[in-house]
Amino acid sequence: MKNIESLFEYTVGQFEAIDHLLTMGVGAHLAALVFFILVSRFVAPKYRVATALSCIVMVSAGLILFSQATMWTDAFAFNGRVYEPTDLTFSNGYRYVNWMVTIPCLLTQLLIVLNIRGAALFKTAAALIFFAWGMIITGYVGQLYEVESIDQLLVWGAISTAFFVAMNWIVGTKIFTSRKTMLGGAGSTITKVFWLMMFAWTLYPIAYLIPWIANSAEGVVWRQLLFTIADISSKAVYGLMITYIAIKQSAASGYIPAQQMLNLIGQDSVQTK
Ligand code: RET
Repeated sequence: MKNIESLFEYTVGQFEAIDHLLTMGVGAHLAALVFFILVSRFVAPKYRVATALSCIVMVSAGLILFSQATMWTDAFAFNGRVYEPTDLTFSNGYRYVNWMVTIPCLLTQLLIVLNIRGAALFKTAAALIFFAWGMIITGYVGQLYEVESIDQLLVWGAISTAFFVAMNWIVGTKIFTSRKTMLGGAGSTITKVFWLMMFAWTLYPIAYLIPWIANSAEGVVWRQLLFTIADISSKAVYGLMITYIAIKQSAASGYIPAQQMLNLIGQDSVQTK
């Protein structure tokens, strides 16, 4: 099974653009990892798992992107004019497998800052993970056909989208119903998180459809650009917003280090609701 990446030759500019995008992705996630480790002490214990989950996502994403970058440079060789495919094939399939781990972490950290706890946390997380895994597995199968059969790509993509819609429905319902319970004025930030998710997560299915909409070397560059924007926004920027919400709520529930930190960034009157 091939990915469309191995069908084309790349100009030096195209080859390097992809190498740089993947390497930038590694750097962004490693930098965010250090930040999450450093600020986790400002997060009250009852929210700290949310920041810890961001750390896990950063390590996982950093490693997969490092392996994607290495695979990219091994899969093509310069012939004096362009980069042409070698015996080693590049595959985006690794990303999908990686999402089996990162998406459950991203969804669980959301539920934690939404103050969903106990049996409700377990039940909601289980439902979300069920739909997320359904989406990923069917999408993984679909992308295996991207060279051989666009019809199969579209059919599996449609099934995967049904899971995606169900998952988003639960995410949206939980955000808009739990928003009122959020402390420290975090309710308005969580609305922004919702829109960030809708934007960033939708870039992945667009990247999936590249073999259908732009089956060319340029299309491949577009696909890696979409993946990079999606990765940085759905994991690092999202994690920053989640941790910010966790700190706001920590301060509002009386956690002194969080209050000190918010004073530092200029928010000296800590709201309690
Ligand atoms: C697939 C297949 C085509 C249809 C849809 C898809 C959705 C993918 C998504 C991925 C999100 C990934 C994240 C990763 C974080 O580490 C599987 C491409 C709808 C939404 C957030």
